[in-house]
Amino acid sequence: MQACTPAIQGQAKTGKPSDRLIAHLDMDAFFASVELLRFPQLQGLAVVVGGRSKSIIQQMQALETRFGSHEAIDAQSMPRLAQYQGRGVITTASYAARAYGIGSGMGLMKAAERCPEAILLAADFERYREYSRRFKALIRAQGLAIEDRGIDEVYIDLSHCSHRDEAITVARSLQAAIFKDTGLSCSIGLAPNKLLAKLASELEKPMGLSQLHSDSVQAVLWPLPVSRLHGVGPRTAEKLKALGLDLIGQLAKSDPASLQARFGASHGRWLIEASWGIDERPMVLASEPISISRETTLERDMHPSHDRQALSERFTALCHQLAADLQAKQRLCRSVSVKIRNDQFKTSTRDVSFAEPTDDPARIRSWAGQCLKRFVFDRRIRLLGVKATRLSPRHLAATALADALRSNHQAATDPEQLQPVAASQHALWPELEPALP
Ligand code: TTP
Ligand code: MG
Ligand code: MG
Repeated sequence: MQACTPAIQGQAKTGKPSDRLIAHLDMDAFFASVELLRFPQLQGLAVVVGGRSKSIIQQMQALETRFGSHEAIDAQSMPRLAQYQGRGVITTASYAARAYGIGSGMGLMKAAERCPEAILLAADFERYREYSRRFKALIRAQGLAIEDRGIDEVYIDLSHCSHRDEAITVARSLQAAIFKDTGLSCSIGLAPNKLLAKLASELEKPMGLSQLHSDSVQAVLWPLPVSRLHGVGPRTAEKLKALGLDLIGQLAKSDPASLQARFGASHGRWLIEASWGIDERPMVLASEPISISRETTLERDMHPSHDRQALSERFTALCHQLAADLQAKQRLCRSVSVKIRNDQFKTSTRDVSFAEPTDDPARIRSWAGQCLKRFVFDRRIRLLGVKATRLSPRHLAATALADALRSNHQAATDPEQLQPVAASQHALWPELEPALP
């Protein structure tokens, strides 16, 4: 495979930002595509990947036993969206399913109204992580500097390529190498900065290779809705819409002072710059996870008292999964937070910090239990989440502990010292807390 040799390994090319050449590589319909490798009989069909639904997993296991292997399962016998009852959401959909207007984040039951025949598979996150590691390792093996942006995407610094044609050759050979090794396709965008590269990678999916030049911003970017700017989420898009700014071009022409008054100085400035395709963010090459979290939307809203046992079991399972994630990523945490969303969609969080870094499931459960005691449980619970922060690589554990002790870390190092809210407010579910090991 051809790859131009980076001039400065691990460093963006120095000089003016406009000298840069950044690629954004994003896998096509990632989770669904990994599933299609496992179930080739579903090629070309509408397939959606949900969460970890037990009933779907059990149905698939029964089918595998009946047909002898997963490849042999008759597509007609597989679970369909129409049969699904519950509140799960789509993680992703195959391109055939997207033709029905189905996509990431949509409720499975809502998606069933659009395409009841779509095949519904349970997510297999471990498998997706494995493919994620594989495609990133292939890029790194070419000596290319990458910024890891999540499970299916990376930025690649190609500033060392002497001209665009050379970068295009590298991009095409990366696509070919990834496809050859994994059987998966990806799309690549090439541009002078990360913002434009990300947008370019979305222009011709799947298996696309698109370029965006600074001078094509007006022609390509301006007719698009503001939500296509990476960093403009649904809330910002709503606010912009309320100001009559639906398209990126309208944003570009809007009054900077009133935007800054509405969104704050730096966000307002960023919005204007983004609409003109300006983005000077550097490549972040060694990306350390800031947090690792797990959360689940309960299949029904649960009562903190009547469903105490079930809630405690779900909570413990989440904590144990979080500990397993930490162990898999070779990370220890020194802070745990708990998130609870009630049946009115009000979300609250509580956190606790401690001196001794851990990835131990019982300890994480215990610390998370301390957070629980500080919630007011006055409504049914819709969503539960636990998050580990203040992470350190496992091999640095001794140093992290020493640092924490040396800096006379004053956070709540002993859960007994935490002040829970008044007993009457937490007298329900948290009473099941186990003692700290
Ligand atoms: P994306 O790259 O956003 O989407 P995608 O790869 O499925 O499709 P595309 O071809 O448009 O890039 O996300 C990567 C994976 O992350 C996706 O396969 C599933 C997961 N995901 C979720 O679990 N929830 C979400 O809301 C989104 C957007 C993605
Ligand atoms: Mg993708
Ligand atoms: Mg992606």
